[in-house]
Amino acid sequence: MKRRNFIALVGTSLAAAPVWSNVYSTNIPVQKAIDITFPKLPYAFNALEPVIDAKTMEIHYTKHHQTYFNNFLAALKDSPAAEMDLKDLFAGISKQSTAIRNNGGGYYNHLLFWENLSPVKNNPSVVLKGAIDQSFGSFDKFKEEFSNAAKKHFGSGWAWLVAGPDGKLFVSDTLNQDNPLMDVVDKKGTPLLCLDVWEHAYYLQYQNRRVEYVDKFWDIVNWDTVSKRYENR
Ligand code: MN3
Repeated sequence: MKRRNFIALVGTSLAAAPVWSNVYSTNIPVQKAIDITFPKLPYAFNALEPVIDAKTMEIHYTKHHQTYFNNFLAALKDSPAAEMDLKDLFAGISKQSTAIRNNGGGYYNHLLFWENLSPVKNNPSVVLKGAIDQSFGSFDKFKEEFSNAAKKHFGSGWAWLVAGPDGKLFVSDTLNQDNPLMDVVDKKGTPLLCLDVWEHAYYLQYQNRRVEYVDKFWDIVNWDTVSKRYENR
């Protein structure tokens, strides 16, 4: 999509939408779990074509993501977890029910995912680029490692670029709807970039060709968001 079309789109149909991304793009969420809202997509269903087709986006957002949101709220009902902020909830997720873990992760991971995709090409900031070079040797080496994690992950899950507590970046993959903020994963840190490798994320368009989906993903990464997540972590 050309930049002016994107701006026209944002300027019309989405102008009235709340700015839902700020909390999530720049910080680990500190709002109470029970206060979460279902976010608007920051672009139209067809905005990411040809990399992700409109039908996949529509089903993924209105069915899958919405269901995680609904089920997360249902699981929080009558639970003390409802009063916890998401950051603490994820940090102690091993003490929570499977429903809270799966649906809380499903709610939050998709939120991060929509935000780190964009129809408008942009580039990593100088600061993020420097951190990637330092942590992986080069940008190409990072891309290769992330792509391999996404392609080789067995079953449903996610691939991640994460900032560790020491500031060093690393790549990981998680099962189901787990994420790097959760105490149940081996490699913990602040999520900067994620890729959904559940079949529902690509099967309509790519069928079994996950490799192709992963390779094309790089054309729609929103590096502005990823850079902000790194710089404001
Ligand atoms: Mn998904």
